[in-house]
Amino acid sequence: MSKTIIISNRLPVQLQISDGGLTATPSVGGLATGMKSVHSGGESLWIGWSGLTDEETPKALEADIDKALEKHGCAKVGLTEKDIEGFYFGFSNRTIWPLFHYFLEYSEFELEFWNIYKAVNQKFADAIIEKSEEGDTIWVHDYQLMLVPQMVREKRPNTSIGFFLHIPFPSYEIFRTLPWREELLGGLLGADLIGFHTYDYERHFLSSVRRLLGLEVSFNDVYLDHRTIKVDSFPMGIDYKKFKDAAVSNQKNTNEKRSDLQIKLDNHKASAPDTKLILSIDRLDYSKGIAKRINAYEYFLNKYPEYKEKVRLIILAVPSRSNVPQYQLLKKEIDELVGRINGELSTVNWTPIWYFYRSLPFENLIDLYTSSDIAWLTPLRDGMNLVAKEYIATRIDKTGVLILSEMAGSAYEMNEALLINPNNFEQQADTLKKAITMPREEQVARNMFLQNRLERYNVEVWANEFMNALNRKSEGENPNISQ
Ligand code: GDG
Repeated sequence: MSKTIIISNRLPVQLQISDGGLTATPSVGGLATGMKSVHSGGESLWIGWSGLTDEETPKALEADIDKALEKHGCAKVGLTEKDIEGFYFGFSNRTIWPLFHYFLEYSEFELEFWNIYKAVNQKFADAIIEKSEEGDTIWVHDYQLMLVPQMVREKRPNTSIGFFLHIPFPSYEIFRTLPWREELLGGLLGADLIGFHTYDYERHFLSSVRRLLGLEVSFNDVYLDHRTIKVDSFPMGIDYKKFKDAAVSNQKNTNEKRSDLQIKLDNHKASAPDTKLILSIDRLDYSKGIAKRINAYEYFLNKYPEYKEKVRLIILAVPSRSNVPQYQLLKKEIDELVGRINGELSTVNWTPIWYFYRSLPFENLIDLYTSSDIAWLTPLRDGMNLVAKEYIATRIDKTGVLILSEMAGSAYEMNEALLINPNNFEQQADTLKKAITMPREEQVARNMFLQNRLERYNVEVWANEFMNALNRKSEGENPNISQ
């Protein structure tokens, strides 16, 4: 029987080795949830890295690990420490990530990184070839694995292969600076269907294909060696019900069940009912515009001093890629900014910024979403930004204002949010004022539209639409995907 094979850098399972033995727990990220409908019932296999390098994997446990992963429908690709350094922290996150987010000056063009990236992509492709059969459908995810489609195609010319990019695809002018640009495009074009979050990323990709490879492109089809490759946009949704239900049960929580964070937030509200809570949640990443947001907040407090002691900015910055020097510098910059602003502006009754540098449990995330009057998300570039969607999904009484950067893919679907340019402090100060003073009826009217759209186009629909388009493509029909 033919099966679906999903490939991503990390498996949707967390392995833990302790004195008590081996545990494998499913992770609850957006991708894992979205793929649930695709990855079910023994007809699919998920291939990826387990999170443990070869050096960290005890030889004696090798078979147990494989068995534990198998139970979750997973198989691992073994990677060494050197692989992870060159492929993940190197080419993926010091070359591709900055370049595709328009941080050209951060992008490092190191031949050593590129060679390891190629070798590791080959390891993933070999694992797929070993574990798949002709007739299986293969779905490859994200920028760490852009060469995999062509590597698989070479050995399996008739296999149906899909690829989805979770980050932006940059404009041709940026992309063409990459020394290995033709090879990356060639890698992607091994797929039958290439998906992006937005129409703009799709157009950028097609423009690079036309101009760098000189291939014929008609509408959203690329013609290569008697094959047609379909390129389309599939904006990723969230597990709407999960966030909504979590917000409902959060509201029902009796006093004993409230988390410490929720108690603190409730006390804050009770002691200062006029104070608005403004929330931002991101991985600590330069693409998310956290430092600029803090500067814009200071600008707002200077422009509208009447809001001092009437607002509080909560920043949840989740540690990320801390081995990469740019991320260490950014952490230092944010620590200093928060320290300076809190030092300069705090009063005995008020701290302008609450800053958390950690990952919080899901329940606490819901505490923050449901308790905040405003979500303020200002990425300088973001493939989609799911936090914006999650905030709206948790607003069960439909109040709350979302201020969202135009540079996030999600802005294209969230027109009822207050859209801003993260580089424009004047506009953001005025937008914050507008959000603080927005009448309840207007909040409800805006969120009603947003919620309806998020509920309809949830993450399961996203995964199914991609798979259906891939299946239609391999059956030789015109996918004719409606957005
Ligand atoms: C990449 C692209 C694209 C955050 N803090 C905590 C926590 N989170 C969860 C959020 C959300 C996820 O992490 C972050 O997703 P984003 O989409 O906002 O951003 P990236 O991590 O950069 O994701 C992005 C995405 O891929 C999907 O294609 O949208 O553009 O960059 O789900 O809820 N979860 C928990 N604790 C935290 O402290 N439990």
